[in-house]
Amino acid sequence: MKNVDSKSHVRGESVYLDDIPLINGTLFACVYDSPVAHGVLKKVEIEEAEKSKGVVKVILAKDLIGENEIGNIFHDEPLFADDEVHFQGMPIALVLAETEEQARIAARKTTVEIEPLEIVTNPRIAFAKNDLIVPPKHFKLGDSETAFKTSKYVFAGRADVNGQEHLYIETQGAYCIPTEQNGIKVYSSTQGPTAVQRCVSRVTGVPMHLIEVDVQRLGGGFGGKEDQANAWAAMCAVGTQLTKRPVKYALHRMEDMRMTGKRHPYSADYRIGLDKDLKIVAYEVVFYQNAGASADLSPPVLERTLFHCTNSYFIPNVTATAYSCRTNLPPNTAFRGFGGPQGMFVIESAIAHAAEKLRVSASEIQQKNLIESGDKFPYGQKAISEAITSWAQADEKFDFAKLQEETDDFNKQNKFIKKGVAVQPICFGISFTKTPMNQARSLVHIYTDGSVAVSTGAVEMGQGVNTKIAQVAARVFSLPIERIKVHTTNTLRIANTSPTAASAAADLNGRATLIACETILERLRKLAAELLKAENVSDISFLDGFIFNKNQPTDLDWVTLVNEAHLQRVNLSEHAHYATAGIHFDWGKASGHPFAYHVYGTAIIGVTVDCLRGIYETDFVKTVHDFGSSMNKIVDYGQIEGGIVQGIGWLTMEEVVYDADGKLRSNALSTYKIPDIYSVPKQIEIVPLETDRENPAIFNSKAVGEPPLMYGIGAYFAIRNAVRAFNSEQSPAFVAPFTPERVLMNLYSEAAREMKAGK
Ligand code: MTE
Ligand code: LUZ
Ligand code: MOS
Repeated sequence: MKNVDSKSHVRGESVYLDDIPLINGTLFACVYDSPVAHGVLKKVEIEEAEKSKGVVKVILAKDLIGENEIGNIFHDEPLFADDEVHFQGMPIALVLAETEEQARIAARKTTVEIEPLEIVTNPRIAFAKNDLIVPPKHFKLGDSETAFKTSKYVFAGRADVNGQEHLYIETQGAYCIPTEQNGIKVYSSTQGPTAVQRCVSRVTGVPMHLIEVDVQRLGGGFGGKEDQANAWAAMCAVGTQLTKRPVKYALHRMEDMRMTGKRHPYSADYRIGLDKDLKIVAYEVVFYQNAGASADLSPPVLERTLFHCTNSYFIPNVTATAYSCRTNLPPNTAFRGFGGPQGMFVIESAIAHAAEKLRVSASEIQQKNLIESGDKFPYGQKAISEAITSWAQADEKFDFAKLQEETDDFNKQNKFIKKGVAVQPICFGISFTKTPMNQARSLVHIYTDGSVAVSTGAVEMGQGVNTKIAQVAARVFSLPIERIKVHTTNTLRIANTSPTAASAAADLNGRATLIACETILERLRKLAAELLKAENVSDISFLDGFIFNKNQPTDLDWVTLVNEAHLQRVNLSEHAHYATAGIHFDWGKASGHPFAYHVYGTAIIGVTVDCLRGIYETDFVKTVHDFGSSMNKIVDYGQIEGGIVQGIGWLTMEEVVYDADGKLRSNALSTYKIPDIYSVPKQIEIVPLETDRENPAIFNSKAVGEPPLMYGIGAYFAIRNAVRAFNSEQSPAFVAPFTPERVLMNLYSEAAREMKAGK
């Protein structure tokens, strides 16, 4: 089963925001954003911009009819700066002009007077000033303090992991069109149509039922459009409200990189205690999250860092604390993994630290501590674990010892080229950690020619969710996939949607679709039984467009039955609701059962480091991955390959750089390097975990969107092992990304000493 979009993608016929045919009279928007990261906004001078050719209007905070507020979880984020600016790139004014170019030229003619305030970019400094977005969050299992006292080995250290630019190929944008009664139709490149609808409603003061948000598909979101598509839609909507004209804004790449938040950088302190058998008996960790200037999604991201702070290990005594620290950077936001990967990097660093000191391989400690079914995660949920099975199957298929031996042999024979391997188990919880978000709806229509239209709350962003939803309908009705069309995500057809996020879109919307289709099918089954004079309704079945009675073919076909249903006034439409059962979480006790299930897997990653240049290549990533049983292997393998490459990029070559003034230095593709075709692993081998276990996913096919990104963490440790194979004196600090520059400095002791001394 291919992706339903493959053909139109290849032919260039797929419609993205910028492809929507323009309506006559459309205006183009461009933001003027703050050149200063923190200060009092004394004056905004827009006269020159207003006089600029083609300009129709320049909008400031004071012009808004509704609220100047776009914060979703907390109301702490103005759409346009009014009294203060909090980061470089914070929108101040919006220029509307007859052409895109005129809008951009005019925006540059805006000037501001800003009285500078102190700029903080480091989360530990923000913490020292007690500038937190929310009160700290804690997880506690057992009693780590006592456990440390009796631990045979205790190691403490620090780990720092940087942010990541989403770099969706389609930049952020929106297109608003005025409709009757002061309503607005909004086309948005968003993962969260309802979030956009709510936000537009708030800034315009127009109630939600007059605002229609429509999403065809995104050219990638990766979490960057879960919350941060709102601002651009809100701006265009305000423009439409004030001018009564359609308004469009498709951001340029550099505008997008400068004005939007990224994956959260974290700094962390850890302490790990082991017994004589290398069992981890105690773990303490403190996370400092760099939230940026306002809350955005930082609080739930912080929570997921805690949820995943022990990865796929069972540790009986855990104390974990997390601080969300306010800095003068663009508000950081959701990014594939949603804080989980950052938590996992720290425990893997702690294990690597212990392994190095104890002169054992990290994989020995990893393997001895894998979580078993029945063990509790630090948040109280009991594991149904595939950690040990995926490890054992990966070891059997790929032979870890042999791969290590080959690496050691190579390293003995080569002086300036060194190889390294690392094993990377993963464990990721599936469900929004905010329980109420785990619901979805699906609207299914069968037309009288027998074709089927499906609408859900899921947004297609390249991950193949529309293909999976079409498969659900095709399977229930036993029709070819061409008979099913999954339509745009539209707030008039499907209301109150959760964003397409948390890897849960196919599960939630797929199961709602399953319920809708089965409900209609039951009606058709009843009618068919009547028409065929069948003994029992349950004798009727559907296969390839024909109706069967007691498994015998009949003359009745799908189209005839559907037409007969219509004539007999049987409802051929259904709007179904699905909510994940059995999940709950109580932050008062920091305990519960937040996840429907977990996704596991074990990868082994091999790299080669050129020790003269510091550059490296990933030789292989081999994984046994827990799909449950995949309903679409092509789509799922694509998600795994993409996730692995994106994860390796985050931990190795992608370096987000803000200077002390809060200015983004890595503000274009010339200075921000993402993996290209030459830097992807030479070999990616994906083997499905063999398991008979049932799970609550749609058709037993577990969520796949985010978990594989975390295999990329192994690339960091494989490089670190290669560096140490070259120079065993070296103990590189746990700082990611491991860029070629950083690798080079760590290969040579003197350079490393100078780097540590800050020279
Ligand atoms: N794959 C592609 N091609 N493009 C994307 O933007 N986003 C990822 C993942 N895979 C993304 C992707 C993220 S962050 C999530 S949460 C899931 O897809 C969301 O989709 P799903 O719930 O259907 O898995
Ligand atoms: N978004 C969200 C997410 O709002 N809640 C989550 O738990 C989550 N998890 C992963 C990715 N996005
Ligand atoms: Mo993904 S970070 O849940 O959009």
